[in-house]
Amino acid sequence: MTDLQELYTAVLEGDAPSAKSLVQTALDGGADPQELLAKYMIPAMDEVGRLFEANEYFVPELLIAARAMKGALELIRPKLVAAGAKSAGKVAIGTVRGDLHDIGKNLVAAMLEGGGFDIIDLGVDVSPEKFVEAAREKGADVIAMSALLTTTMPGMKTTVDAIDQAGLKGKVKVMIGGAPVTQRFADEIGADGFSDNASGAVRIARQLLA
Ligand code: B12
Repeated sequence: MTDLQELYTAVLEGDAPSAKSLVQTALDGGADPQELLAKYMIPAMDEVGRLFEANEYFVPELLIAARAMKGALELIRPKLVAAGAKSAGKVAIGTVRGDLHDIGKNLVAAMLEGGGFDIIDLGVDVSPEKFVEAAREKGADVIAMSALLTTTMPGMKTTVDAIDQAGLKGKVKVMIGGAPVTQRFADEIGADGFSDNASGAVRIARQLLA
């Protein structure tokens, strides 16, 4: 039996090979992928953030922890993606302009996919124009934006405005999230939905398209 506390430590210390092999062993042993994420991997990234804030970790440590998290997430992702059900709608998701954080965005995308949504992943550093194009030309029902920096959050408002200007208000729903984002901010910029976690994102997307 794997000691899952080691998974927390592996992500925290950026030990990608151990993080991957611990996740693989746990999954092979029937562990719940959601639990691996919620109890060990996400708290480890939260601790990485705390250490960064306390000047105990610097950008290189952030990067290697993020790499360990991403590698382990690749093994978990297929497990989150349920087989086959009919599409619940099309979601175009991306991290806003100027922002390169994509771990949370990828997690939300995987959970939405698992929840039966078709996903158009626009990646990181996505301009308002690209979000609008996904709605207009690729038929997205929901635009989902992620921001991890207070300096990039205004890009969410710019995108909401661009969607309005393109005449798509009401036709496409907007959902936002990311560590600094709040319900209050969502209300202020006129977004239709907000969640502070990936499973909440699925619930909100369903509500928006109900
Ligand atoms: C990993 C990390 C990085 C990695 C990113 C790697 C990658 N590929 O993503 C690297 C090293 C590249 C990085 C760079 C930087 N980072 Co950084 N980073 C982090 C860190 C430690 C973890 C983020 C993370 O992945 N969390 C885990 C995921 C699972 O959580 P999450 O993203 O919040 O997502 C969840 C929810 O928010 C929600 N969610 C997310 N998106 C969405 C979208 C929708 C639609 C919905 C509904 C929900 C939702 O669901 C997710 C799952 O539960 C955070 C600290 C923290 N605790 O947040 C700092 C942090 C975000 N970074 C920070 C900073 C300052 C930077 C840099 C400016 C550092 C520098 N000096 O260069 C650069 C900026 C680069 C850029 N232009 O984007 C600050 C931001 C401060 C601020 N107030 O703006 C933080 C908070 C660290 C800190 N405490 O100071 N970073």
